[in-house]
Amino acid sequence: MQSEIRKKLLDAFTQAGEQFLSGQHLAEVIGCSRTAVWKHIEELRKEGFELEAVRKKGYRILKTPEKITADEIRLGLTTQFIGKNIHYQESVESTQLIAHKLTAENVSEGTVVIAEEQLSGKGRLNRKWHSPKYTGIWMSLILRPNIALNKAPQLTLLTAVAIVQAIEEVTGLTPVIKWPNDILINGRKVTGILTELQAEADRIHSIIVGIGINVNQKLEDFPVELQSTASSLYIESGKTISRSALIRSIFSCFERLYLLYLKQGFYPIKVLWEGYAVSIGNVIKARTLTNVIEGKALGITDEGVLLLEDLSGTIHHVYSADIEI
Ligand code: BT5
Repeated sequence: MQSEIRKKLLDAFTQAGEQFLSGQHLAEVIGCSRTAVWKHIEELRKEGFELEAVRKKGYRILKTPEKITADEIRLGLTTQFIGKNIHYQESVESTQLIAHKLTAENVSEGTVVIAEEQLSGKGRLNRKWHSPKYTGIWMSLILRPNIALNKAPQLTLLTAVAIVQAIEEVTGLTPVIKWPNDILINGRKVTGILTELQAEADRIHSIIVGIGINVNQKLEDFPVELQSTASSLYIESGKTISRSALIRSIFSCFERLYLLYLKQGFYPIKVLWEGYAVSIGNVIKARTLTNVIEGKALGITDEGVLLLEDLSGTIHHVYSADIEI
């Protein structure tokens, strides 16, 4: 919906308070047909507005969508540095792009970029990440660990553990991790993680961890092509989940694991990760950029690399791939 039309529509509803506004009146305010009004109303519903429609009376807003505000996240946040500095924006192309820019400005470690909507959310290999308004968590976390370049993928695995723990704590659901970056519930993807680096030679300048979580979407809010593979915490639990509470919990879980990692290395994270991993012990197919390997997933190395044993008994080290279970 054009932002001008959206503004006129919302202004009219705000002025009307609990009064109903007729379709005819709204059509005049916006300067469009009544059919177009109906379409705009449906779009507001998709954004999370609850609207009542009564014949011969018209429409009124019952509930506006829960917005994430930086203040609300800060309220009750107990971390030392993760999420202490929040860059919040209503609509962005991708929170990753903003985080990359902020990194150049030397913002503090733990700074987070959060948006209500992404117009070009990114997955791995330039795939698209569907990020509709007000219903999910779309954020990028800026880190500056003093680790070697080849250890960066460990941060993806650490982030997955933190998110699983936070989802368990806030919703009571029990998600699993599919190596390397998917979190699934009942076999459907509820979360994707995208880890990007800024590095020179062998030194990491910063790591930007992008986190996308489907929180309050209904099935029909997903594009048709995702409806059989994706899900949301609302669909899985039947409850509307507070995104701010979940973000706070992710920050706490992440910081605890990250400090442990910086002190003791990857091993304790690896043990936790294996407890949540779904693919280990199963025969899976790994599609890498160059080939497809089918075999039994033996586990991950201390570096976070997946070990696959094919039918001939050869063990493959898989650094990056899409997995089919
Ligand atoms: C990922 O890539 O799973 C990483 C997603 C990271 C998204 C976050 S949101 C905040 C930050 N800013 C960004 O711009 N990105 C990060 P990958 O494994 O390549 O999976 C991408 C595939 O997942 C797509 O090709 C679709 O098939 C599917 N997909 C797209 N949107 C989805 C969604 N909302 N829920 C579940 N599956 C989705």
